[in-house]
Amino acid sequence: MALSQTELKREVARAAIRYVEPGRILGVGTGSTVDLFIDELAAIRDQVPACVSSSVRSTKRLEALGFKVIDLNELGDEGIGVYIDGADEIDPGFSMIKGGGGALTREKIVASVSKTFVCIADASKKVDVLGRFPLPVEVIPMAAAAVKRRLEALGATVTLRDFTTDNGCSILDAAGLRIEDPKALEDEINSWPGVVTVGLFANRGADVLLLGTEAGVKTFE
Ligand code: ABF
Repeated sequence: MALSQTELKREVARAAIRYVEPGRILGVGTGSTVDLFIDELAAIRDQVPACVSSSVRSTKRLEALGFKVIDLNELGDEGIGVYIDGADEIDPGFSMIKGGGGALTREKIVASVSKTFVCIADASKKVDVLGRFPLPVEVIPMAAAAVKRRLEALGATVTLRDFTTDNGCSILDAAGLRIEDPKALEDEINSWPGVVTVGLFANRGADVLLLGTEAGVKTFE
């Protein structure tokens, strides 16, 4: 019988445990796959001195299981060794669309100070070209209409999400883009006034992909 998407997520969540470096600060992302990863992590809690989390949601889940969660500003020069997070889409070059869960800004910050980004995803997230999943763009609320027009000029159909981020900002979801050059598009959207974060993780993509498939967990490095 075919495994459900949740079962595939649980398999990759389990597989990610071997990337946890004992004694080092761990970066923990956000999302339903990460929720399952946090549950698995509880079994090795004594090996994780502290975590840096990319959302209030993950922080609460970690703390409920007895993990210490520290603010990124408390972290020394050593940064984070491994950051484990999900994605909404990932392409063959390990560029990702992230932010479906709304935590893209904190995810990008934590990823930027992490040595190794391990992406955990079920097979449905792997695509040849990014863009089937609407691209989230976090914006300062007063810039929402202006940024929406610029995204529409690129050919996207844009909706304002009924949601406020952990940073008090808004999210635009840009559907219908076919993203052939993710680094260039990330740079371009980043340069627009009022954009806080674009949910393209291309300039700093994943280093490792653990993909949950019907044939088991596949590792791409
Ligand atoms: C976060 O959670 C994201 O950036 C992405 O939006 C989502 C992944 O989805 P899932 O709930 O399927 O793990 O990592």
